[in-house]
Order: sequence, then structure tokens, then C-alpha cells
Amino acid sequence: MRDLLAALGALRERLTEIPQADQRRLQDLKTEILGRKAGALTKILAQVPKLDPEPRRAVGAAANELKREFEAALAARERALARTARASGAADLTMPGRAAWTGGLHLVTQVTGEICEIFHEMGFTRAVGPEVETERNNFTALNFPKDHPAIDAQDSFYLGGDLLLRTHTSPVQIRTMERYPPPIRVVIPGQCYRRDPFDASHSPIFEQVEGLVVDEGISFVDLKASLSAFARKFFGPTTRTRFSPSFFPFTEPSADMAASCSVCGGSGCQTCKQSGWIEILGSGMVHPAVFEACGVDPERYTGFAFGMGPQRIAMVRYGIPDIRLFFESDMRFLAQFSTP
Ligand code: 2NM
Repeated sequence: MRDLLAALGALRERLTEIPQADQRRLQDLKTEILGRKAGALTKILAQVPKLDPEPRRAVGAAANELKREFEAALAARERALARTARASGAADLTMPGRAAWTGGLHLVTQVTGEICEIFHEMGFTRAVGPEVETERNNFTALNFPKDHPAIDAQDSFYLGGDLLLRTHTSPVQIRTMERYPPPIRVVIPGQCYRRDPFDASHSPIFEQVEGLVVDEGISFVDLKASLSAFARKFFGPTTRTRFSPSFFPFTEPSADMAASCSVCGGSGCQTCKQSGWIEILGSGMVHPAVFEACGVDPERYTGFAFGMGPQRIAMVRYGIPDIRLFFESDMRFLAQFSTP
């Protein structure tokens, strides 16, 4: 018992080291004295239970009292070191780190990726092409008549000569058909340009995802089944689809597809303007004149094509009121759709 009390007395002397200790020395002192296994005071405390009742009370009280004093002194020195580090402008190495912002995909990129992934599962490949195109690839080969208003300089961005910024991604379909023999199954995401004024639902720069299937024996049934399957994958398994007659120069017949509103299930709400239906895409059977322009034999092959706007689709899915939000890089808007 006498030995232990003497050891406690010697240990108490070391309290005076604490107010001078730097960060590293403080850590060492903590280990030397209070360390869980080999701490000097820890070792003394471990012997207390083995003593007779009388000395056990005396040594136990003294050891616990010294432990409290050490803990208080160490904590006080830690606070003092942190205070001087802050005051001197030096980094406080005891501060927890800030989580780094790792970035994320833009909502339009996410939705475009989702659309392409669904078609990929159905056996489509992804194709891309240049945004600067020829009048021939953008209009002529797609069976636009020479006097079609879209060809007008008022509606397209011409770059001089017969070059222009593509008004849809369809020229990539033309390039695909000229380069690869059927069977063809491709989806084409990409940016397009039209001379539209910026407003809540229009932008002179917009994204499109188009698709093309060419093979022997492709019929309108393949079109309806493939695009309906896409709608169910994208909006959910209970989604119904509705096709209505439409017109495009490059397809005949042509049809617009609507999906039952995924917000209200078809009963009518704000998103579908009480109609129960949301217009998703345009589509049709590829016009024989388009096949001829690309060197595909229209007697042997048939095909269907479609086009949709991922921005419009993102807007109806998430109730986004204005297409301009996609271009403003306002993190308060974009971060709502951030992916880890
Ligand atoms: C649409 C709607 C319908 C289309 C057609 C072609 C091609 F090159 F095969 F003729 N490409 N894209 C197409 C058809 C695009 O977008 C609303």
C-alpha cells in the first residue's frame, strides 16, 4: 500500500508537464498515464481490487482523485492548444474535415441515360453524330420537300454554304443506314438547334433521343409493341399507351404516342391538364424515299423510327414548370436531382 501511495505521489508531479505540452507531447502523456493497457495510473488502478478493504479504500480514493485531475488538466490543455491555433490562423488539426462536393449528373443527362438504357435492354445500340450537318443529311435525305418551311433560314441556324446546326438527330439515322447494312436497331441521343425564342417550354438548344429499327418484316405492330414496352419500363408497369395519327415527312404512316399520366394514373390532374394523357413521342414507319436516299432496298426492308425530348419528359415526370431551369446551372434547382 505504501508503495502504491508513493507511486501516486510521483505520478502527481507529472501534472506540471501538461500545461507546457504541445499537441504531440499531450497525446504521449495521455497514453503514458491513462493508456488503456500500459498507462501508469491505469496499472495502479488495476491493483486496487486486490488490496485488503482498508488500504483498498485509501488507494482507490487517491487514485481516482488523481485520474480526475489528469483528465481535467489534459482537457484544459487541449482546449488551450485549439484556441491558440485558431487565434494564430494555423489549421486546427483536430477539426473534422469538410465532406467534398463530388458533383453529379445533370437531370437531363440522367433521363437521357435512362431512356437509352431501356432501349439497350431491348437490343438497341447507341449512336452519335456531328452537330454541324449538311442540308442534305438534315432535310433532303429525310424526304423534306424543297419548299418545306423548316428548311428556311428563319427556322434553322445556317453556318454558311449548305452547313447548318442539326435541327434533329435524324441525320445520324441517315449516316447509320448509309454505313451499316440491316438489321439496324439504334438510339441516338444528342443536342439539336432550332431558331425558337427561349420561353417556358421552348429552347433554341434542346436534347432529343431518336430511334430507328430496320429489318425484313418490321411492321406497325413492332412499333406499337416496342414503344409501349418502353413507356411501361419508364413510367411503370400499369402505364397504358395511346397512338394518334400524325405527320412527318420521313415516316408514313406517322403516329404520336401518349402515355397514361403517371402522376394521377389517368383520372386527370395538373400535370396532364385534366386529360389523363401525356404526349411522349412522335413515330412512324420509315418512308420508302428515305430508304432510297440511303441505299436501303425498300422492297426488301421496312422499319420504324421515333423521336422524343428528354427535357419535356423530365418536366412532366418531376413537375418542372420551365425548360430554362435546365440551362441556368442554379445549384438550388439541380441539387434536388443530384445523384451520389
Ligand atoms: C421523329 C418522329 C418520327 C425519325 C425518322 C428517322 C429516319 F431517319 F429514319 F427517317 N429518324 N427519325 C423520326 C420519326 C423522328 O421525331 C419526333
